[in-house]
Amino acid sequence: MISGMEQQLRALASRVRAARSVTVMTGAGVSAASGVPTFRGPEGLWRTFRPEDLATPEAFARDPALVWEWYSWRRTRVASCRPNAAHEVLARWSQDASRQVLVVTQNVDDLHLRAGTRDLIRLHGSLWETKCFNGCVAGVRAWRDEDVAAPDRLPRCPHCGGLARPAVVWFGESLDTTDVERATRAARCDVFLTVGTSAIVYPAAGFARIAQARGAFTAEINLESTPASSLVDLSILGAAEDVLPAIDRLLLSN
Ligand code: BV8
Repeated sequence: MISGMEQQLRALASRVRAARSVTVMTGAGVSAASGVPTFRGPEGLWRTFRPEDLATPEAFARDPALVWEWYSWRRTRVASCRPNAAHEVLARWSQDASRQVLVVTQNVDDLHLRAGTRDLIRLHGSLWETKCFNGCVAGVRAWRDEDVAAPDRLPRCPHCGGLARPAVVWFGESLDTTDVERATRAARCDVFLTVGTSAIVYPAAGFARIAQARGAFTAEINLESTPASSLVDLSILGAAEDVLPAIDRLLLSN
């Protein structure tokens, strides 16, 4: 007698096997096994601040040193982390020419990139990039920056000398139109997976519904149910770093 979980894994593996195009939306839960704090998990709290209080242009204008200290803390934390089995399976799928697999992520930790994910769509930017806060013409294009900002020497825009900011998308800010267009195109697929996300933050949380409306088979992988659980065709309660390798083994087994 095969278990309910085994039945779900086989059902999803057969959908992926038959698919020409698969799109995977990921959130902080995919990096949890690497030691990266999630947003809404218990360790998501930094001091007494909620992420939404720090990840806004208003918070940066009010206290840039505090916001930079938070991003430096996260850079230091992520620098000591490595991609886990979930990142590795998705990277291999994205390199596999037999089927188009696109990864759309809300994560800014770049662990998908470090795992070798091809054509990654980063909806919310990168922890490891910086750009001009004043939005000066030259400073709009983000530059790579792995430094940990010192409170008394905050990063400056090399073009206008103004304050520089992390090149991430803050709450209340629009996403990059090119990224949204690529993600919207990717939502036209045979199978749409949403993995390790609480499906609360928009527009990222809206793509599963778009994919389903376009006929995709939709599935969720999460430790717990989310607002997407009632929407998707299949909701698998499990850890991404266990479930994705299990699906991959089934795909490789026959
Ligand atoms: C915008 C970068 C246009 C910064 C981030 C419609 C309805 C309601 C609100 C809105 C709406 N449209 C817009 C809004 C406002 C807002 C929003 O969505 N607010 C929410 C809070 C309600 N959206 C915006 O502001 C967006 N911009 O819409 O612009 C506009 C402009 C003005 C006015 C209107 C519209 C910009 C949103 C992007 C913000 N930036 N990150 C930074 O990182 O510092 S969002 C950030 O939080 C992450 O990137 C991610 O997107 C989100 C956190 O969510 P998750 O990644 O899912 O993480 P979380 O901790 O919540 O959950 C982890 C999950 O994993 C859990 O379910 C857990 O069970 C699971 N899990 C844990 N371990 C595992 C696991 N699962 C599997 N395996 C495991 N091992």
